[in-house]
Amino acid sequence: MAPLILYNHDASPPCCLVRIVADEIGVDLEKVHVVDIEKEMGTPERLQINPQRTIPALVDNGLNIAESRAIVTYLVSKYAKDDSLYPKDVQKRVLVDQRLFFDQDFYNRILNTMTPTFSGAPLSQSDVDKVNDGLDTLNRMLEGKQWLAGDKITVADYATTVSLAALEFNPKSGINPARHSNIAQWISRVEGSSAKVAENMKIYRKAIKTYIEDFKKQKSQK
Ligand SMILES: N[C@@H](CCC(=O)N[C@@H](CS)C(=O)NCC(=O)O)C(=O)O
Repeated sequence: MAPLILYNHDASPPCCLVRIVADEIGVDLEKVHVVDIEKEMGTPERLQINPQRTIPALVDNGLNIAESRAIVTYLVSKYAKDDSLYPKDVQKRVLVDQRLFFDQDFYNRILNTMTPTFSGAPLSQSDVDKVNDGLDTLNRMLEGKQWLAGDKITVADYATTVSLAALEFNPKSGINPARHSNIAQWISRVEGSSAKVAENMKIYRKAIKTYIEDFKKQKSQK
């Protein structure tokens, strides 16, 4: 079998999601480290792989897949030994899909509050409010629940945990997910669910920290 190729950066939240799920189900990925996304994913060859010009992008034996949430549901559907992370039963599956779509919107809200770190633009209160609104929603979703969708951990738990961790690198926003007790307990549950998840989260946090430090260093030298 040809190796599965992942166009990756360790500091990228959606790439982290793919790495977590691949590790959990025991799929080996051949990682291609992408430094300058616009340039390296913008070549004619790579645009064939992913016209969106983003990472993660996965190539599995000639099949090209973009969008982290599509990649992880594909990986579980095709390679996992059971369907617990992404159930085959449509009534269970739709609960996971629902949370994954929620998470995509939530992640974009989080990203909007991160952008000023790189652009130097002022942080908008309305963007902060939208993240806090998302946190209120997430806290309600978790009321009385161990996991986000159903009675077992699923790809939706990993996706949203990874999205939330990005907030740690933006302390100026004052957004603190741990203020919500359901969320705080659930994050510990997800991150403590396996050694591989914990290790991937560690790699991701270290890479984001380095990425932001390098960015600030380069900016101050200009
Ligand atoms: N919704 C996409 C987001 C992918 C994405 O925006 N990735 C970033 C890196 S974290 C990227 O490639 N940015 C480059 C660009 O947008 O030009 C996913 O979940 O895969």
